[in-house]
Amino acid sequence: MFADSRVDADVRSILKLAARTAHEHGEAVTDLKVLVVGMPNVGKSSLLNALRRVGVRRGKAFHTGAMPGVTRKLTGTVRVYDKPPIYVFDTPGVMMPFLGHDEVGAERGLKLALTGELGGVGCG
Ligand SMILES: Nc1nc2c(ncn2[C@@H]2O[C@H](COP(=O)(O)OP(=O)(O)OP(=O)(O)O)[C@@H](O)[C@H]2O)c(=O)[nH]1
Ligand SMILES: [Mg+2]
Repeated sequence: MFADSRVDADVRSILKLAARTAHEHGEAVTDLKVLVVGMPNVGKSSLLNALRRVGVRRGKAFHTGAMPGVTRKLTGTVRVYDKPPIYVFDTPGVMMPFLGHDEVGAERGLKLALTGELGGVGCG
């Protein structure tokens, strides 16, 4: 699923998928807890804030920013939907441990640096 955190219709599709997932597990599941994982600076926290904005019409709960490393530790749960109750955790970005040998690895590193996932501008 491709989604832009700024587009409410995209965010609503993700909430609907999460709600459907909870329903599919029957009445044994009373709430759903969602953990977001991914590389640094890809928009994890922005997505969670958007889920909260669209799902329960509440303000920002997680810090975001254009540099990698904004989220530094696992957060507590934040409610993003009421029926069924859906809660999210935010996590720090996790970088791939190895990008590949020689030119392949170098090219991947360069691309990740250019898109702000490796240090980013001004990070040294
Ligand atoms: N265009 C666009 N920009 C986005 C989107 N989601 C996030 N961003 C931007 O991407 C940057 C990083 O967003 P964050 O939500 O802080 O990213 P993160 O994955 O939580 O980053 P870390 O906590 O550092 O791992 C910010 O400048 C956001 O404004 C999106 O869906 N579309
Ligand atoms: Mg974050």
